[in-house]
Amino acid sequence: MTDANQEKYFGKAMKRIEDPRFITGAGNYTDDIVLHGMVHAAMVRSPYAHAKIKGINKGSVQDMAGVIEVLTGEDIQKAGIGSIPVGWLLPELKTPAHPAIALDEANHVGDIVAVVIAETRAQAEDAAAALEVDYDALPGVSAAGEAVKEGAPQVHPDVPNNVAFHWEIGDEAATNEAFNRAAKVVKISAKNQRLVANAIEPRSSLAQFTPSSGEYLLYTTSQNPHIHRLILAAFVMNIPEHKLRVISPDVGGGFGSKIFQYQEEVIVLLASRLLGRPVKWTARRSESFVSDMQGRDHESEAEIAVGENGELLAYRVNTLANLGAYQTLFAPAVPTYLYGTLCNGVYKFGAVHVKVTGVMTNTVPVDAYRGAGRPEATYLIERIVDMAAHELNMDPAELRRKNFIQPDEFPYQTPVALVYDSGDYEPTLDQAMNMMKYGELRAEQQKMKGGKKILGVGLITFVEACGLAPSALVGQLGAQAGQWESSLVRVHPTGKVELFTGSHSHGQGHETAFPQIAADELQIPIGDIELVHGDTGRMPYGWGTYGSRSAPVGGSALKMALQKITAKAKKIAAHLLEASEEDVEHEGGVFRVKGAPEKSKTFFDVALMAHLAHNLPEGMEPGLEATAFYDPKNFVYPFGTHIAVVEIDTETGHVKLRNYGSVDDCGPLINPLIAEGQVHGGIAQGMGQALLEEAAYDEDGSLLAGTYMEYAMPRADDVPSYQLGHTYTPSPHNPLGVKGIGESGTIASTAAVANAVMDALWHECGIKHLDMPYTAEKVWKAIRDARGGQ
Ligand code: MCN
Repeated sequence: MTDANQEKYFGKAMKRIEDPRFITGAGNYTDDIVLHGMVHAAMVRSPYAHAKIKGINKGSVQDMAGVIEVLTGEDIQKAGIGSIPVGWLLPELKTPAHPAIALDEANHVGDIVAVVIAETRAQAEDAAAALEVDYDALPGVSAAGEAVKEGAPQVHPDVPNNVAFHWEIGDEAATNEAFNRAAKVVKISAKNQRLVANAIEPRSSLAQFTPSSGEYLLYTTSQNPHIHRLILAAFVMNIPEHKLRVISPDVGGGFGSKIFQYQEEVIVLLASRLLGRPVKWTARRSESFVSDMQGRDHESEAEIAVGENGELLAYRVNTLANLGAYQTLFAPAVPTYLYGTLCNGVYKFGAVHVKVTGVMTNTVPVDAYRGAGRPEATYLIERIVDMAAHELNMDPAELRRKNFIQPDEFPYQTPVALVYDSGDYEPTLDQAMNMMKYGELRAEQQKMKGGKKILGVGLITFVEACGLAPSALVGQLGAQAGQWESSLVRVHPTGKVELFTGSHSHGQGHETAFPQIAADELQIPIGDIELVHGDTGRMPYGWGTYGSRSAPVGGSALKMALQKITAKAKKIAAHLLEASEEDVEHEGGVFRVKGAPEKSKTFFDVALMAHLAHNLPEGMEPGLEATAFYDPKNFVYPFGTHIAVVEIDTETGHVKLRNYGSVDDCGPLINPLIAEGQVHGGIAQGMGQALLEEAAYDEDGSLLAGTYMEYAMPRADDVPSYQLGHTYTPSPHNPLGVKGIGESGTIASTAAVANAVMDALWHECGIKHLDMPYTAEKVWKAIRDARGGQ
């Protein structure tokens, strides 16, 4: 049962336990689930960005094969279903109603105007395509900068001038004062373009209502089933929370887009109640483009004040954040608290001031997408610092080094609210520069200057805030949710162990990493431990997975629950060994009396006796089970340096990412293989934004990039083999010392690749800034124009 040579699992690069299931097609996803009597829903989506719905002719499809029901906004209203709420409030925030089915106005292409339920998916989709909807097209607006202009089309009457909020942070007067004494001011006007999340598994929901008990079961693609249950039950369906069980089985990626409560989930719940049959909906890929929450979409003006000797004195930012047509769960938090507070980056600014205006437009709603606010902040600060280096004729690495927050200054209070927990930035810079042979790259760049191919080196040092918590702080800032995490450890009489967590794995490898933590604490083989997650009917309450919180917050809750188990197990062992607790040691998976190694009890002996309860210490409760709730004192602040190397063909404008190196610090690694996998995926996602991806809209709000023919995702041949390095600076305030790593790659790589492209163009022909994505056409034209049209 126990292994005397118990190996150490924390820190071991073991392969993921869950992967054989995924790579052999044995995963169990929502769309795989078939319930008896199940019918299918198909959404009728607005082809207009903005339109009055004058009428819907339900009769136009009632006789079509298999059609059971057509639902409209009126049916939603009649059933007393609430608007989908916003989970984060800002002062004077305007939150227009967000009905599950639009009532009389569609506000973006893809907005749901009706639903057809039929016996098969094909029948539902055929009828949805045939349903007669009478629209009156209205003027629409897609860009935030246009939407705030006088006379712009109004998206919602209750959001005057399309402005949902004004928000600011930092000291404006101190920032102005620092700008007054600057030797140099560097300015940037930059767009951070909109992105589509593109999880590999499209969203899917299946609801079953049981009339006899009044209970609902919802299988859905969720990153946080308890949040889904809370919001859907209490605010939308108006039912007791315990009457809704949400199961999020295997989920094929989320990248933030599966945090939110979507209209389709409400629709299948209601339809199942009305029809008395299970109802399923699964998105087609083209539906994902117009209905999954999108990411980024900022228009920013920023300035940096630099002193005589290259000191970064102050930073000023003014950003328009496009929120799209409705505000969803985290929408107000992403461009404010997740963005503005990170604008300081890794530097010792005297003052920072950030203003953000949240703008509503006739586009798909924008919310969290991998990194959520932090990639936008990192992109802006790291672009402008590179521009400053170019203009000061300084090496970008040296300007950064000169201005880093120093290791002895942690915990570090930034001018924009955050207190960075721990950090040591310079070693990541040194390691990355050595690893990538930075000096040689600069020499090569000089050699290639003026040739057909030119070289660019993009370097960034970043810090990010993740491990979303603590509840008290985020509550003060407007969150309508707690940010702690729970864990339940259940030891069975046989010594086999189930771990229940409120965190949710949808590609992050928790089924391996969490048992690694447990195997070390319990000192039992990892094969005796299984992680259970994603089911509100089985787990204690938890807040799910986003903001790279599972390792630092969920993992810490697990550690605490495990410590309760080992403390009780030791008491039982001491009692069985007739020794005092202080004389018992737990080593190599066995409880032994110090100095009398022949007297021992295994974890199995203890687990069995905890349940048989024949011989327990006086007054001890039977069983071996413990729950812990962990609410950290602060966020955690991973950091690192990334270096991208690009080669640009000046005759075609084609940008090739030639090399990429990263040195990340997220404290100790639970599983280096998983952590590196997270960095790999993250880098690809971030370079995708820099070079390829853009959810482009026309000016009225039609999505121009609505399929993979127009929306370019990175493919294997777009990315080089990465060189990865690490430093290890623990977080001082969680029991594992770990910081998150799930978003770092994306947060860093967009800025690194962008800086590499602009570094090449600056050195070649003095181009200061171009907006992403750096398509061949854009780069070629810029080079041609800079060379005077040659
Ligand atoms: N880990 C580790 N050592 C550390 C930190 C983390 O070994 N010091 C491991 C963890 O045990 C976990 C993984 O790395 O297995 C990621 O942990 P963490 O950084 O805590 O992030 P989360 O598990 O909370 O995942 C969320 C994060 C986010 S916010 C997005 S978006 C994202 C991401 O993870 N979406 C993903 N990575 C993704 N990966 C996949 N495959 N699919 C997604 O949708």
